[in-house]
Amino acid sequence: MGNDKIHLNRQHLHYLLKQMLRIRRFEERCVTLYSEEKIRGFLHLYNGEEAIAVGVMQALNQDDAVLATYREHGHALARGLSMTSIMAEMFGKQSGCSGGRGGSMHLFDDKLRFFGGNAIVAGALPLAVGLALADKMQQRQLVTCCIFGEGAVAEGEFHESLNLAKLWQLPILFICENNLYAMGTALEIEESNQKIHLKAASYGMTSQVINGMNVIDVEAAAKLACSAIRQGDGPHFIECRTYRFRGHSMFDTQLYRQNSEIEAWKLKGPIVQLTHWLTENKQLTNTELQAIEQDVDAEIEEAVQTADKASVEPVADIFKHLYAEAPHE
Ligand SMILES: Cc1ncc(C[n+]2csc(CCOP(=O)(O)OP(=O)(O)O)c2C)c(N)n1
Repeated sequence: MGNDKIHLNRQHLHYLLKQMLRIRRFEERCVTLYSEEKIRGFLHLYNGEEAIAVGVMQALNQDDAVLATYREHGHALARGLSMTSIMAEMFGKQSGCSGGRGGSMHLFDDKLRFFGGNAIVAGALPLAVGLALADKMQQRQLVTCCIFGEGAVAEGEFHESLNLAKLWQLPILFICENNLYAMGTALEIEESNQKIHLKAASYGMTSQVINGMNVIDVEAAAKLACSAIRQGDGPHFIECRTYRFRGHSMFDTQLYRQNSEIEAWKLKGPIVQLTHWLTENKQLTNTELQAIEQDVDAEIEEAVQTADKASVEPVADIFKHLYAEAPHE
């Protein structure tokens, strides 16, 4: 993680592929677990968007901060939260990364500076401004990475946050995952100007649009942006064009889009693209791919078994963690 240069060697490319596969297969397993009622409540899956989480995390250091949306299993996995603690959280178990109290939408790990998924659209943006402002005031050379969907652009918080971030030259990497739909609302019936990156540019920050289906493009863009941010260039904005292969959540009948559109995007998916490129260029054998897949499947199986056996919080603890403990005198 976290240096400026991108090394396109075989080992790194296999690593990127494996991270994307961990996310994809984790999500697919969640579908089954949801139908078995092991996972309950809302469930928003990240299928199709894996290249963004994986690419962006390559640019961050351990002590940088990350904030994400309610579609954040992929970000949490790529950031380094253990699959076991994520799965236990999905099951509502005490050993989950948020003690079983947050569930799918509120994965959190303060040691990894993963400041959570967030159920509120655009809710992470002002939090990112606060974290980055604290870093700047205390002269810590850190980046705050804030990830959100294009639906957030319609919220006032988006504009207030971008304005203050630039005005105060805060070290924030804004990552917009533009998957073309905010729940069932298509971008073209929501935004007068559909070039999201231009909105950020209008606040004076460096802003660009990239192919969010290509993990290398994402990694390269994020590394360049982080390098500039660390040198004091203020906030940077990257709009990643992407697509979600599944519905908004498990309850979505998807009447707002055609199957043919979904199928066309699947052909451009980040995992098929990278796998195809690697095999065409003799950088990945079938045996190597199978070994990666087996590793991933074993990790998922272990996470499911552990989550299943874990305990729920005792009723006696129900009023714990409602407020922060007062500091000792
Ligand atoms: C402040 C607020 N308003 C409305 C909602 C209901 N809501 C949940 S998801 C969503 C759409 C978000 O779309 P987008 O930001 O594009 O993210 P995506 O789900 O496409 O990744 C809305 C309006 C909410 N959670 N929070």
